[in-house]
Amino acid sequence: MSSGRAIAHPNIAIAKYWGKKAISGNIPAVPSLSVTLAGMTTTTDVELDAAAKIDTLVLDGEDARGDALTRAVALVDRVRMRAGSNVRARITSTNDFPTASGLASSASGFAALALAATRAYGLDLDAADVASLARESSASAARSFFSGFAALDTDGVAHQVAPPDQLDLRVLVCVTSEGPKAVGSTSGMIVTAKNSPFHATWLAIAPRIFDDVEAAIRTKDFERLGVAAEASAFAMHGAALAAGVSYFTDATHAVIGEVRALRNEGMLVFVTMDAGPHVKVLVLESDRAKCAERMESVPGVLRVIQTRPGEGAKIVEETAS
Ligand code: 2P0
Repeated sequence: MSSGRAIAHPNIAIAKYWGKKAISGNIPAVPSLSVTLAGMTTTTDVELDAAAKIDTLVLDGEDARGDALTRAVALVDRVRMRAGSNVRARITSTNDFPTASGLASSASGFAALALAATRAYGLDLDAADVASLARESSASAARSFFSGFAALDTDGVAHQVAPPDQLDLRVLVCVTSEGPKAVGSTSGMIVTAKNSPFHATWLAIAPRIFDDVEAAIRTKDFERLGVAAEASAFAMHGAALAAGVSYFTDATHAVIGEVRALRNEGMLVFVTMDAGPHVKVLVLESDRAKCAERMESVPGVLRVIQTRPGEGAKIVEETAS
């Protein structure tokens, strides 16, 4: 039977997506801009099985049930509908980094699944089209289809902004927990929109921060990019915190403090945080080694994954029946 194997990398938003314009179709309320990361990879196989009655998902070596299975099947259902098929699939997916802990495993996971599934079901769609299928499962996944720097607009359409070598940017992922995050992104966004007194402010300023980040990338201005990245992350987390949604731990604060100490010593270095306790440190290649050493010594940091701008999702193997 047909099969497809795809790989995808997570992406880290420099200008954050937080909030939905429409639940139906999963359309973001604000534009976002991210960097796709080399160094962390999801590999997903989709094999069609004409004899099977149900879809199955093995995630990091274990049979998945509940929410993980339901969300994967929903994406495969959309692919099946496009392909006019009702054949079931065996899905196998592996991350080489902690799953569901705010390390953007949903972005790389749904990007790899959408791509592997479209190929297994014989669809030959362009990247923007597959990205839209993935976006309905997880909006940030749409950005992982593009190499380097990618944007997602408020119509739900993703595109590349600049290639990986546009800036000498390095992202040091300071892992502070191996477990799943406390509050999922989708519910965190919904609670923020409902209860945060700062939600309207976030919606008003996010597009301006996006423009700033995009201009910084186009003009290769790392300091402008870092300042805007911190503005986006703290505004997003501030709005969430005002609704009682907190992703920070003591280790998160400790890393932020160490980055500020390095900045006071003259290094150009900045932080960003997603819906989890980890901190992603933005630094230039020339300062990477010194910065990584300092981050590794911060109490609560389990390890530091050193990454650089990487490639978009791609098919690595396919067979047709
Ligand atoms: C982002 N995050 O731009 C933001 C910043 C987390 C913090 O996109 O609800 O898993 O499935 O569309 O894509 C994580 O949210 O959310 C995310 P859904 P998703 O990267």
